[in-house]
Parts: sequence; C-alpha cells; structure tokens
Amino acid sequence: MKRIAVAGPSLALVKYWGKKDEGINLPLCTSVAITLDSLQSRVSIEDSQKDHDSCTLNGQDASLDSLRGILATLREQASPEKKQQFVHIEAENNFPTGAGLASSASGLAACALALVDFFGLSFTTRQLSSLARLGSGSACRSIFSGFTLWREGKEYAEQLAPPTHWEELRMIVCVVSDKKKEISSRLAMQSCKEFSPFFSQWIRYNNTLVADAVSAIHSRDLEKLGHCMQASYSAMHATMIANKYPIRYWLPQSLVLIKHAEYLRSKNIPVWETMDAGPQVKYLTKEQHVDAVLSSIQDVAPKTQSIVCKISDGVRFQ
Ligand code: 2P0
Repeated sequence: MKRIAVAGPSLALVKYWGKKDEGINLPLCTSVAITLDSLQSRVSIEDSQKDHDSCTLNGQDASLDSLRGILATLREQASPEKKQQFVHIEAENNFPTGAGLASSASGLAACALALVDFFGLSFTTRQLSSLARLGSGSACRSIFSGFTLWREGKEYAEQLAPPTHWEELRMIVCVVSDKKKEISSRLAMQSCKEFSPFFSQWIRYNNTLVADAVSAIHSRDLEKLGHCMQASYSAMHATMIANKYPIRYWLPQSLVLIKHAEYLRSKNIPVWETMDAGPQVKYLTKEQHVDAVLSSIQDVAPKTQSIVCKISDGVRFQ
C-alpha cells in the first residue's frame, strides 16, 4: 500500500543559521517562520522490492543520507516484523529543489509523516516535529500550519498561530534562478560557525529579534514584522559574506529585487523582502497589494517567475 504525504516549505522570517549539535540539527538560534502553500513536496512511500531502502527525488535516484536519522529512530521503535521491512521513497517538488526555497523542510516533513505510518507507529505532532528535525532542521517547522517558532536548543518547533490568524498575508516568491545551489545550507552554516568573525554576534543579534517578530505576528503588524525579517536575513548574509571563505548566494538580479522592494515602500506599498540560502528574493505583503507588486516586478525583472503563496496547512496525508 502506498502512503502519500504532502507538505509546504517553512519560510523563516527570523532565520535559523547555526547548530549546537551538527549530528541532530539542534539550533543555536531561535527561528520564526511561516508554512507556505503553492510550493509543495509530495512523498510517496511503499515496500521496497529490493533488499535495501531506496529513494528517488524528482524521478532520479537520490541519497538516503538525510533520512538515516529518521529511519534509525523509527526502526528502534517499530515491531520486530516491521523494522525488517525495506522502504522505497519517491519524493517530488513542484518547485526548484535545493535552490534556497526550503525544499528540504517540506520534503523531510512529508517523509517523516509517511514513514511513521509505514512503520506502524503513532506520533504526536511534537514527536513528529522532533523526528523531521533529524532529517533537516527547518523540517521541524514544516510539520505545523501557519506561524511557527523553533526555540534555540529545542528538539521540536511549535505553532504560534494558525493560518486564519492573518489571512491576508502573502509571500511572493521571486525565482531568480532555478539552479541547485553550489554549497548546501548544512555546509554553509558549519563553515560560518567555524570561520565567520561575525558568527557569535549573529546568533546574539538574531535572538534579540524574536520577541518583536512574535509580537508583530500577534498584533498583525506588517511593518514591524518586515523590519525584523529584513534585519534577520541581512545579518545572516553579512555573516556569510564576511566568512573567511565567503559564501555569496546573491545574484545581480537578487539586488535588483531588494532595491525594488525599497522603491515600493517609498511609494507606500508595504513590501518587505527576505532571502535564504540561495539567490531567490521573497516579498512579504498583503493580498490587496499583490497585483500591483506582480506587475511592477515584470517591469524591473521581466525574467523572474513570481509565485504567490498564502499561509498553508501543515504536513498531511493526501
Ligand atoms: C531557515 N535556512 O531558517 C534557514 C534560513 C536557510 C536560511 O533552514 O542542515 O535545510 O538540514 O538543518 O534546514 C536551511 O537549512 O539545514 C535553513 P539542515 P536546512 O529556514
């Protein structure tokens, strides 16, 4: 029997960038995020016909590395008969993979849910979040719908508010390049921890943004949230750029879109930008401004593909 699970990426407003424990993805900083719709990972799981576990990603054979912690944890708890079964996993993303759009968050969250079911287990949402984290840190947030918080050093994320709390909020994802990034988030974070002169200041500073971001979400204050989001991504990228081995995810078009958000704000259109570990720029705004923003993006960056996302449900079976 096939089990199919889907999840949306977790896009951080206040970023996670640094680990206390590399092996099990425990964060050094607290992050605040939203789970997005429109972008989706779909994972289908069934008994393997082979004598080992196997996995494909977007139709190509893929490494099981990110899944090892999840599989080992589930086999420890599964019945003697179940733990001997091998699993075949097929994962697909309807958006560019490994390009700074949090495909590991959505993919590993969907894998976690489907695998718990495959091994005949029953997990609480918190346990599921903790399990997904073993695959990819940000996946612990993608388990939940709406607005999420993942505290420094914690094994699981939590929901701050459901999607209905702020329904008119939109994230416009501007895809500058769909190429896979040259350095993974995992390696980039590790490198910054070791070699960036700003790393400890980054962690301290980012943690000071959390309380304001949470209160801005509770009071639905886009400007306040936008400032926190901008401060977090700017400091994260400053940490990367200042690294002894500089990590530069930006492309010229990324800067065009950043400056364009500034221009829109000067015209009283509330648009706040953020970036992750890739060249894509994401605009946070409200539903009533989406059409104006989309047509203005076409003017300044006609080759950009823009995807409008609402705030999504969490991980679920399909
Ligand atoms: C985030 N990012 O908070 C940050 C902001 C990218 C920039 O979480 O090593 O794929 O699997 O824990 O979660 C991307 O890193 O890293 C990420 P691992 P992950 O969304």
